[in-house]
Amino acid sequence: MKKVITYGTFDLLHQGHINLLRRAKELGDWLIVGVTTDNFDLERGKLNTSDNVMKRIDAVRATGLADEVIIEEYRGQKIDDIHKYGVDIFAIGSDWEGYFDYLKEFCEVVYLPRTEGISSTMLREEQAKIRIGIIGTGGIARRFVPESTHVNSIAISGAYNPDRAECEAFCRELDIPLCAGSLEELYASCNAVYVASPHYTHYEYAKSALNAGKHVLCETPLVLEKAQAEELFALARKKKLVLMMAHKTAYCPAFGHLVTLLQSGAIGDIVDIKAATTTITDLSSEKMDSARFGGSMNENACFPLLPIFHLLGTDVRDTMFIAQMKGGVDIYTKVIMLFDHASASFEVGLGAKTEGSMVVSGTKGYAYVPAPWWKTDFFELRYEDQNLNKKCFYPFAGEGLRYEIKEFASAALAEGYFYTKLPEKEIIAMAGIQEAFNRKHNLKTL
Ligand code: C2G
Repeated sequence: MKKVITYGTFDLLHQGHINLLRRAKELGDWLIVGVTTDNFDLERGKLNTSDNVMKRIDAVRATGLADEVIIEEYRGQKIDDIHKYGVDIFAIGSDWEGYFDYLKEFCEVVYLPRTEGISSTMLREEQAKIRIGIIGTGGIARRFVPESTHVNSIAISGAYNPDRAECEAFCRELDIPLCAGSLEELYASCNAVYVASPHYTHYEYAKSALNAGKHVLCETPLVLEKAQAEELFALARKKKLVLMMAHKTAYCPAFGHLVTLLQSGAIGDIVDIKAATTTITDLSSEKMDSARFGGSMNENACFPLLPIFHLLGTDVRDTMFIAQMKGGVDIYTKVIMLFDHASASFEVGLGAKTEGSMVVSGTKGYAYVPAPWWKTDFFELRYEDQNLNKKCFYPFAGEGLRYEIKEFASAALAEGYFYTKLPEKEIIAMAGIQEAFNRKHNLKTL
């Protein structure tokens, strides 16, 4: 019996896929189809897939052309499969011409003609889209636009900045169709808004966008007062809109895996968390402007607070701040937090630097995430018996913003139940800690 194997994502299964499967089947007597897992696609940089692996497998099965369906989950698996299943022919579309010649050592390799005029990309283009209007045209928005091109259900509709000249330069540079002269003009072009303006303006812009019926993705910190955060979430709920805080760490693959591993007891009960996020910044920058809520706590605290609230909950018994001040803002702050059964401490700095790693300590071992832990692709679980230590690697593509953008798009498209990895409760608690600092609660200054 001649065995043929082929692989693919088979997203939004179409005639091109069916032709390919038929041609592959005609090459032999038994066709094995390998369907990529969502994680493997994520790893090989395919973030655009619309259907999940179960749906894609069902679609391949429904063609009736596959005698056997397997899943493809790692690079190099094709060689293993050829041996494991006794494969005679490896077949793949001609868009891969030459790429799989290394398999000729193990079986016959056939490149089949690709069907022109149809592709998953074309079908995805026709699907519903979230049209995002950007408010604020600074550094983070500049990184957001190219990252958004990796998410298929997103289109940037326009940008707004009260400084018209700056906005025009931004739109020209990034090829954005509309340089809006007013918020109303921006809102007319979009169904979602990305707030990337300085953080003292977040509350007003987010509120205005929600009132205009737009989903909102807002940069960190969402706001710096607990009551304002509660008000915005209540408004979003009332209007049935998505309100998310853009926080690249919360949505990146390595951090997500670390959290679920620790939540499932990989290091026992968590007793302490230590983390630091320091980024030396020009002292004359807006981030250091005391009149505009600048300073290290306002700028960076949402990073260390993320693992702390994720892993220890939001019921903080007490918090103490020790801040080094300069020109009315904290250039470096150390924070100690007390929970019922654990402690946490973190450092944030814009005018001083320290080691940017994170350690989560538990009753059976600890997790170590090297600097900069907030944009990591790697962490290690360490135990008394070093033989049990485990190193874990995950992708962190580009600037890492594409993960939060994808989650935002999925939530906005869900039109109903959606899950976000950074829940409302934690965002409100973050604003509460920043508010306590700004109100000088338990604050010692140097
Ligand atoms: N295909 C085709 N004609 C099209 C579109 C796709 O013949 N118009 C073929 C591709 O050449 C491939 C198969 O259909 O052989 C599946 O395509 P994708 O779903 O795009 O999967 P791909 O990313 O090509 O995965 O390990 C995975 C493989 O390397 C291929």
